Amino acid sequence: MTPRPILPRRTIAAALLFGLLTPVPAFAHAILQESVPTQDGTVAAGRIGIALRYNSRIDKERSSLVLTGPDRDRTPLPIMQAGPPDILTTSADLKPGVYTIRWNVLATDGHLTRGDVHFTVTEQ
Ligand SMILES: [Cu+2]
Repeated sequence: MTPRPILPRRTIAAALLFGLLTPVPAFAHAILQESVPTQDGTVAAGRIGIALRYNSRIDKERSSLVLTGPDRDRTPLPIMQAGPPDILTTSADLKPGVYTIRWNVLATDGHLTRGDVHFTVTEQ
């Protein structure tokens, strides 16, 4: 006797189709929407405000921003706790060169995502 599937095939197909048609959950893992400086953008040397906006709320306590500069050292940037829950803000005093911000972000759905923002700092 062949074992019977727990669910008939048609039910599984319907469930899969329903899954595809279900709207995106309100709590999604974090995807970067925009940044200052912009990706591959240019800013003038000096005190630079940095902001990363995501598609969802971020756990700021458990997220990190690390800056790599022209001399290759990695500097953790303090994330400001104030402000909207979907935007990470910080600032840094930067000399001319090429920089990368590596972001590691925990969204409210419990998923970690990460990415890089590259930008160039020019003379004033
Ligand atoms: Cu997720």
